[in-house]
Amino acid sequence: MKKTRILLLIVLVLSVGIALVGCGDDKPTLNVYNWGDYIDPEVINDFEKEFGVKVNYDTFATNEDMYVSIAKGGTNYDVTFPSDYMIERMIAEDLLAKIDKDKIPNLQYIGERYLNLDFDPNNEYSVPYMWGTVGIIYNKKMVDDVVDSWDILWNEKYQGQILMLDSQRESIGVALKKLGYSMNTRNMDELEAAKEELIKQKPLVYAYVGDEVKELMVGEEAALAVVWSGDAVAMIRENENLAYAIPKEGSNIWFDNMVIPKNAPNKELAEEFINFMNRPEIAARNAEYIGYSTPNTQALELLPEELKNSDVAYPSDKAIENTEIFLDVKDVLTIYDNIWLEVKSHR
Ligand code: N2P
Repeated sequence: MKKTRILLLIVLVLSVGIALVGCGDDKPTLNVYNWGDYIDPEVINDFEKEFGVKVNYDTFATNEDMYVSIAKGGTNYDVTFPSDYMIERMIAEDLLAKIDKDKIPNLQYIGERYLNLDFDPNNEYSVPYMWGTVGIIYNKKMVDDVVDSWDILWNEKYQGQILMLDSQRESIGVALKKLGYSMNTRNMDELEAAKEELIKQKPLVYAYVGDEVKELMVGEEAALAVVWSGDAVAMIRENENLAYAIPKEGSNIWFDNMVIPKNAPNKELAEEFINFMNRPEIAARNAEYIGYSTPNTQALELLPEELKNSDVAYPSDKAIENTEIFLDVKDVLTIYDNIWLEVKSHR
C-alpha cells in the first residue's frame, strides 16, 4: 500500500515537472540584459502577456561588465543597453547586429537631438532608451558649502561622507574635470594626474557604489555622492533634503540605447521589444518608475507635471552646455583600466 502511494507521488511530481518544462518550451524567449533598477518590472510582464513570450531578464552594473559578458561569448542576449562610448566600441568590434528600422515604427517618437549621434551616426545599431547627466547629489542638512564644483569631493570636512560611482569612466572623468581636462583625454600626464587625484581622495571616500547609492543617500548615511541624474530624481522623490548639481567645471552627458548583439538568438523578437519600449505609454511608465529622462517626446507629454518640469531630469540647454559625451578611448583604454585598478586597490 505504502509503496503504491510513493509510486503515485513520484508519477505525479514527474508529470507536473514535464508539464511545466513543456509549457516553457513552446513559448519563444527573449533574453534581456539591462542595467539594475532600469525598468518598470510590470512592463516586462505586459510584454510577455501581449506577445505570448517568456522574458529572461539579467542585470549588470557597468558598461564594462556588460561588455565583458557579451564580448567573451557564451551569452545569448537578444537586447542590451550600452551607453554611447560603449556602443561606439561594440560597433567597431563587430559585436552588434544592424537593426531593421522598418520594424521600429515607434522611432518616430524619438526627439531629433537623441538621434544620429556620433557614436552611431544613422542609428543603424541602436535605438534611444534613456539619457542624462552625471552630477553631485548632496544632503542640504549635512552640507553647508555651496555645491557647484567637483572640489567639494576633496574637502576633508566631508571625510567618510562621500560616495563615488563604482564605474571607471565616470570616476576618472570627475577627477579629469576637476583638474580642468577633458573626460576623453588621451594625454598621459593628464591621466596620471587624475589617478593621483583619485588616490588622494580615497581616504575621504566612504565607498564606491552602484545602485546602493539610493538607499545610502535616502537614508542619510552619506552627505555627497556622484550619481547619474535619473537616480538623483528617484532619490529626491524619497527625501526632500537632497539636491542635485552639475559642477561648473563641466560634466558628462550620456545616452543609453537599446542594441541587439550580433549573436542574438531571437533578433525579430528583440526588434518587437525595442519597438514596444518606445510606445509612448510604455516609455512614460518606465521613465516615471525609474526617474530617468526619456528621449521619447510623446512619452514626455504623458509624464506627471512635476517630473516633466524637473530640471534634474530635463535640464535647460544652459545647464548642459559644459558637458561632454564619453568617446571610446580605443588605444588608451588599457591606461584607463589600469588607473581604475590602481585606484580601487590602493590602501
Ligand atoms: C541605472 C543605471 C543607469 C545607467 N541603475 C546610466 N548610464
